[in-house]
Amino acid sequence: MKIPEKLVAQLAAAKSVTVLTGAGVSAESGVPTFREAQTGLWEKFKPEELATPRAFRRNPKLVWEWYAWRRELVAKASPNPGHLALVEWEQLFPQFQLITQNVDGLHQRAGSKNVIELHGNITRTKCFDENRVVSSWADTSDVPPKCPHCGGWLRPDVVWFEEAMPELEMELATQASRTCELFLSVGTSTIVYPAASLPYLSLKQGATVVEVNPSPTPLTNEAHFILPSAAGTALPALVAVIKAARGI
Ligand code: BV8
Repeated sequence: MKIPEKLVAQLAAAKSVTVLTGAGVSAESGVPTFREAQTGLWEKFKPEELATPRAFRRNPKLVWEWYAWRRELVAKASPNPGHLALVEWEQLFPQFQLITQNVDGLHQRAGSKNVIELHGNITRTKCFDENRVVSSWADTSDVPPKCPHCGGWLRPDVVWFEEAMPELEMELATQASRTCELFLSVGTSTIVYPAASLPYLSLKQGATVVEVNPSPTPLTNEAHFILPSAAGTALPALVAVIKAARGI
């Protein structure tokens, strides 16, 4: 793929880089994105209708089973070349911050050390009432299972729509977007806020903003560079050109 010379030069010289990823970076691992139609059993539901506290209160069994299905998909998935390239990115820049909207934990499984998970992690479970993570519970026929401490429902440790964002993660992500020289937005439709506000914070402070996405998004017209390509192709290609430009 063709990478603009100016972008190569900026990447080769960059000291601080921030990357925001969305579901698109896991698409090549076989994890369906939010905008793709749900498959099979879940075809008739929209994620926005299941990933909310209201949906859980209304039908906890349905929502728990949707996450159980997604957890199985994620368990079977492996990190793809896009995830693996971002592990290398961590070594290429003195200051590097990876921020993800994904809940699949594939960045960590690929080897990324310092990942800000804005929307939680589907492999962690917490009590709906006490809001604290639970690592084990009685293996009964209850669906959802019950909290061993208070008997309330257990739920996935993710941020649902219309739930507040994790304060620390949001603060760190905002800081990394406000201070970087270069911001890369990879595989996200840039629709869900406040995560989608991060590239605009970078634009506002004068960073170079790059979008990696085979399809256009609301960010496309404002980004400085667009790589209309899959993450699994673009991210390894960027590693190669940075190393070549630096003679390593
Ligand atoms: C909040 C975890 C305030 C769960 C997710 C009313 C009340 C309160 C808030 C709101 C409201 N109305 C609207 C809001 C704001 C709302 C929002 O933004 N709604 C949207 C629908 C408009 N936001 C919230 O509710 C947030 N909280 O605002 O709090 C508050 C304050 C105090 C008290 C109460 C509330 C919380 C949002 C978090 C939602 N949780 N995930 C779960 O996973 O089940 S969001 C979920 O969708 C994902 O995590 C992701 O973040 C998000 C967007 O998905 P993307 O990652 O972008 O993926 P998508 O499928 O959309 O796109 C994939 C892209 O990849 C595409 O562009 C495609 O072209 C590209 N692609 C495909 N293949 C590839 C590729 N790219 C590269 N390579 C490829 N191979």
